[in-house]
Amino acid sequence: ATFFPGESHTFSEYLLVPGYSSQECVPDNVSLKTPLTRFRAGEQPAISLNIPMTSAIMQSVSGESMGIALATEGGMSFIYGSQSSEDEAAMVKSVKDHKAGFVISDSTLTPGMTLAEVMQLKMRTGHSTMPVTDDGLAHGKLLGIVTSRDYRPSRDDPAKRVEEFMTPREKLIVGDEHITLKRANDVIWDSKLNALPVVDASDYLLGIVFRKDYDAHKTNPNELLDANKRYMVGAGINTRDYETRVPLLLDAGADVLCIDSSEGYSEWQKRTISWIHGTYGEDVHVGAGNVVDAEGFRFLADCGADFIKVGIGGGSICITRETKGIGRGQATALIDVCRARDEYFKEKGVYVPVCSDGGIVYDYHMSLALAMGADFMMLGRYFARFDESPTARVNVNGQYMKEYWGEGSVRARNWQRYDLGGAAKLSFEEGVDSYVPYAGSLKAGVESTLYKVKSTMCNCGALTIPELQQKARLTLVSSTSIIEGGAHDVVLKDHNQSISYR
Ligand code: MZP
Repeated sequence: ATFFPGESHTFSEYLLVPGYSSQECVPDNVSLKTPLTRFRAGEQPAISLNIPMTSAIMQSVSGESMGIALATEGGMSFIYGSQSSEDEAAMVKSVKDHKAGFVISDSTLTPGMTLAEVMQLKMRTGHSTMPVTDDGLAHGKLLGIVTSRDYRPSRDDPAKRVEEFMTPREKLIVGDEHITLKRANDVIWDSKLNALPVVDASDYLLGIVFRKDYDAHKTNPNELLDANKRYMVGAGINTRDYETRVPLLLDAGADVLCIDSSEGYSEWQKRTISWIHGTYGEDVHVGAGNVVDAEGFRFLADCGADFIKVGIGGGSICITRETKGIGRGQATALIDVCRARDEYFKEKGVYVPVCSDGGIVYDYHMSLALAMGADFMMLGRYFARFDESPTARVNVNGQYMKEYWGEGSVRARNWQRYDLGGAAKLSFEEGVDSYVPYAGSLKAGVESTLYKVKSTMCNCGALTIPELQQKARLTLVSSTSIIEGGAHDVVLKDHNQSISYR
């Protein structure tokens, strides 16, 4: 037998030691853009994410609503594959067909009004609205206000926000940090149309604002909505029925595929990737996994995987380590694989993004995962808590919960995920059926999480994920220090506090 040196550790056993933060290190300046698919040195990845989050390939996590909500925030869902190919393809199609764009027409708004005038007069400026001005800056004249889909009138006191709007900024960001209005001169202003498209974090059109001299007869604004980019969505596949499943998923518009398996260092994955690339070429992207060491990474990278997922046994609903005795502490596995990814890049000039899959419990675990080298994360429990997960919200002993079950549970019966070429059935359970505390809307949850991640990055002096990976300084902590990290030696007034910040 080979014995790996040292113990394997998980996220909670690490902390980041702050580095120097310059005055530019503020959360608003942080970019979370990250590659999703492999690329050669000097080239750009075919697909990137604007936030490093993907939702798990699970029945209890990734359906249509999750796909749309997460893409709106700049991440990506992987629709679960433990359903018929037709049903999965229909879900993919419904995310791709979703249209949120609209054309503003509010006759009470007069171009030329100042924002303050408008605010006082009528418009409520909650977190989902965006005033658009003629110079692209907050002190310009108001052209109109774009509201996003979840806008609810009278949510905020508009008067409070007037001052904020009056401050000139490089970017006009109103409430929603992901809605970024590019400056008027930044190409986006089409002088022929005199119309200003406003896009969200996935470059998805939220609306179009017209200049006062816009001539509706010249161009049909709705045409701009067909030209609009569609939401990106991924789809889970298995190593059994890919020859029939993949064509349907691609027809439905899936942007990227991912082999969903508890253990990815296998000939089955090699065959699946070869078939996909052999049939469709390298332009059809497929992720693979899961692996937990450098050897597994190198095998899948050589097979042509577009990204590689890391993690065995660390998922919140996973009992693989208990039932089969396989796995590795998630942090150690990730560090090992990311080192292998960097060596592979140096040696072959090919960068294969790494996804840390499972075991993220606290928001700070995401900062740690990125600092340890992950390009993005895959999260199950985290997303299962939100309105947009496909499961029921139930009241358990007075507290709202969402149902969340593993793909290896009897409830999901995703035997293909654990298949080793034997009988086509789930022979024993590797996952549990559970509840997770309900956490409201995805948008609010993701915003709050990412604000924390950005703040941590600033503490490390990093404005991008690659910079964090280069500058991060990590330390293992003793079990006594872990106790010191939480509230200790005080009597908490609110007993719910211990779960409310998760
Ligand atoms: P978590 O975010 O809930 O901690 O973990 C989600 C991950 O657990 C999934 O992305 C998948 O890799 C893994 N998973 C899903 N089902 C099971 C199971 O039933 C499982 N054992 O381990």
